[in-house]
Amino acid sequence: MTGRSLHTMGQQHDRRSWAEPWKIKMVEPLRMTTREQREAALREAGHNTFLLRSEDVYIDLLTDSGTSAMSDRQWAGMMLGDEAYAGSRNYYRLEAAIQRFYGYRYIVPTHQGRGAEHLISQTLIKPGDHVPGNMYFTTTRLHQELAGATFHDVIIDEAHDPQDLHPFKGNVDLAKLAALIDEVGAEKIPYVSLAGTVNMAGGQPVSMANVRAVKELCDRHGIRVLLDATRMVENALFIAEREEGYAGRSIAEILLEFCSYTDGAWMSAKKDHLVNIGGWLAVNDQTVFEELRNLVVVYEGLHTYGGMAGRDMEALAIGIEEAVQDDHVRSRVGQVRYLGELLTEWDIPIVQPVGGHAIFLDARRFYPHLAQDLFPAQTLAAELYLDSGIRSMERGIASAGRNPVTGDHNRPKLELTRLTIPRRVYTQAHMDVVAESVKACYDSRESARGLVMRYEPKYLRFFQARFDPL
Ligand code: P61
Repeated sequence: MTGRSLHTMGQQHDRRSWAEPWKIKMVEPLRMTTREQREAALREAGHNTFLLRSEDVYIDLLTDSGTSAMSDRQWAGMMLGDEAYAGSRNYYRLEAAIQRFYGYRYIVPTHQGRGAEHLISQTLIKPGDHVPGNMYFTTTRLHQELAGATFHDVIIDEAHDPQDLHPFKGNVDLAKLAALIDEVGAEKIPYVSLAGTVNMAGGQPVSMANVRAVKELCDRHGIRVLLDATRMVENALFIAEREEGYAGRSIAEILLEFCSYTDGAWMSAKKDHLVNIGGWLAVNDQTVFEELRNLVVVYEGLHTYGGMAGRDMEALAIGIEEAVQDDHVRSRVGQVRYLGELLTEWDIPIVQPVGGHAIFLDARRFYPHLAQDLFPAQTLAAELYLDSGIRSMERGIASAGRNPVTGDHNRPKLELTRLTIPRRVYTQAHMDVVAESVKACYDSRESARGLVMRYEPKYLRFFQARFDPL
């Protein structure tokens, strides 16, 4: 005995520890690499973490998309796949789960979120239209633009400030929305594109009061409200914790009420729904549904599978039910917060308040000596990988792409590097390793020099762009 008293992590944070509501039944080994191996891999990948081979990654925080661990029930469900071309039993289980937990009437399955975004954009948008949304998302905006719309960011100003502590930084600014309606006319706005939580803002939630107000305003003008429900379960937890009148309400109740203020939704099921692939669209309007159901057979597959196998739909139907369990959501967001608490205590600049699915490092404050055109967030992702083999994702100027009219870089206020936590995959010890690696990069921040982009693809450039170090 050393005589030193050890503290659990919870005690160090002045609380009782929480733990995951599951235990591990199957494991996948991780491979640690040397710094020399990582230097070679990063060079080969053009300093873009999307181009690394996963076997060269130690802890993979690129995304929480399709990276969840499925439960034993979901794996058992995979054996119940009904792989009929038409009318698979698993499709009807999926339809029932979406109707029960999200409350929408008509369902269209898709292979993943962007398949759904494509269908809804092509169905509702006419060239020359305008789509307001609470901050852009890369694929969402691209599909809206490809359909002929101009996207308008109507999120509250606080969302663009990483240090602002507003509890609902995902909220729509109603004055901005009303001004746009006045300016372009309601008939030019096919829908409001509302995301809960807001990915690019740092996983920030929308309040119930805000969605209700957006719906009221839109109803007065005959404009639909459509929800990107990808991480809406996490949004529901923030409402339970922060909004008056919702303490003690279940995630499932809050989710259902929130969706009731919208006319439909699209979903990347690869996030909240704990599956490796899948997506869906849902609407209440029968005419819109019939158009979507017709278009899905052109691009995705028959309207009872939409690009998914029967077994995928079964795992998804089970995942929907698991996703709304209160203890699951609390531990999922709790793990993200744990990492955030460590970094906050060490004065490392991150987006505050900590959001639902990831920690976003504030690359502007991390590297104040790097101009935005030198890709500070991309640089930080590269440095983190070199330090420890941890993979993160740029969410700054590279992700924002170019203005379709002027061709110049979009220069977002937020220049962030995302450490995204997959659901049910990593332990608290992994989070400690991540925090220490971020700290090591922070301590050597002055030596970072930035990057130049030497290859830039036309669409969603950040996925495949290549960079050279300066
Ligand atoms: C992600 F770097 N997200 O966050 P799909 N809506 C929302 C998403 O977060 C989302 C989709 C729609 C990903 C994967 C990804 O710029 C990127 O199933 C709120 O991926 O097609 C996906 O759903 C699209 C990573 C997507 C990116 C685009 O990691």
